[in-house]
Amino acid sequence: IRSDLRMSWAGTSKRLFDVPRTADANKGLYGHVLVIGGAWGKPGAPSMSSLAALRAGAGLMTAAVPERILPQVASIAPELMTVPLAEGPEGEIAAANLEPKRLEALLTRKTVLALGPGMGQSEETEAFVLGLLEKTAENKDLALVLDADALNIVARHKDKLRGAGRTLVLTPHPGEMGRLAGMSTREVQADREGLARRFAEEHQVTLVLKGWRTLIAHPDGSLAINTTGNPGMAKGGSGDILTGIVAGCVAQFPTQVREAVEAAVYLHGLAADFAVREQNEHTLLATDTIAHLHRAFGFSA
Ligand code: NPW
Ligand code: AMP
Ligand code: MG
Repeated sequence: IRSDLRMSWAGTSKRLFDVPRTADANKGLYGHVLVIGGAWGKPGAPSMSSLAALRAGAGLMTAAVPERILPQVASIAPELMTVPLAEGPEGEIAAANLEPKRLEALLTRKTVLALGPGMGQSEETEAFVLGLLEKTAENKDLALVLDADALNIVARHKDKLRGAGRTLVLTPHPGEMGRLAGMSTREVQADREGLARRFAEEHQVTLVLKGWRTLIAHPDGSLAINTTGNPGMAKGGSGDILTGIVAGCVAQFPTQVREAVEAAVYLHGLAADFAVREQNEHTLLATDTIAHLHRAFGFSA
């Protein structure tokens, strides 16, 4: 059971997006993504995730970031809604944001939570992430996408990784995967397929193990391999954008997580392949990929 994403796109995943939106569609049908991330010096990561989720087709998009970087994040797109978060001493997301009223306001009506881009791993933020995972553990209607520092934090508390009966998507690069699995990056790369499969089954998660030929391992242990993407993507921001595309796709197809995540990974690489033709592998920016997403959506394999 190992499939090529090109085939998935030619088959089930593209079909998700081939169905035109009905004439009477409204934004409420396409989910509400909440991105939580950022810290002083890292407004870019949550901004890129948010913009990518909007471009991937999410109905509504809210970014919750430390209050001092909020104006920068908000300026990425007027379509974006924002919530200021209380800050710790270094401008990171503080544990104070767990206060019940604040948290309820933050989570109400959200359908997908993408947690982690640019967040850092301070004690305050670790306490926030662990508390948030605890508080949302029973909310099976909220899909979770964990990336970057949320993965680094969870790597120290693997009991929090319980995907059974809910949607839990993890998007580690090989370094983050090593932290999650307690091994070196080199060991991860030596057995990507076996490791991804075992980890996804053990924790009942959808695991996106990034890098050249990204793998997607599903909770049933099945595996898909991606063939799109190029070395121009080996730059800061590429992964933050994938997180947004995954969240945006899951928001639109919450009951077809397998197809939504496979589509997201394929589209991300394909958009970068279109973008690199107008730039080159040196000059390509991660945000160029967002600007070419429409061409990837329109592509027939
Ligand atoms: P090495 O050195 O080979 O052992 P980190 P990060 C490995 C935010 N960002 N193949 C490699 O390890 C993120 O969202 C914000 C093999 C590498 O040195 C995070 O919150 C930006 N190895 C935070 O910064 C733009 C691979 O992992 C190490 C690999 C830190 O995230 C940038 C790096 O990983 C960034 O996205 C591969 N394909 N890929 C912004 N503009 O706001 C990675 N590795 O230490 O987890 O740091 O990924 O930069
Ligand atoms: P991150 O390290 O979190 O920024 O994620 C990097 C993103 O770029 C992932 O989606 C990787 O799969 C993708 N990427 C990086 N390098 C390559 C490459 N050489 N070929 C294809 N995709 C890549
Ligand atoms: Mg990353």
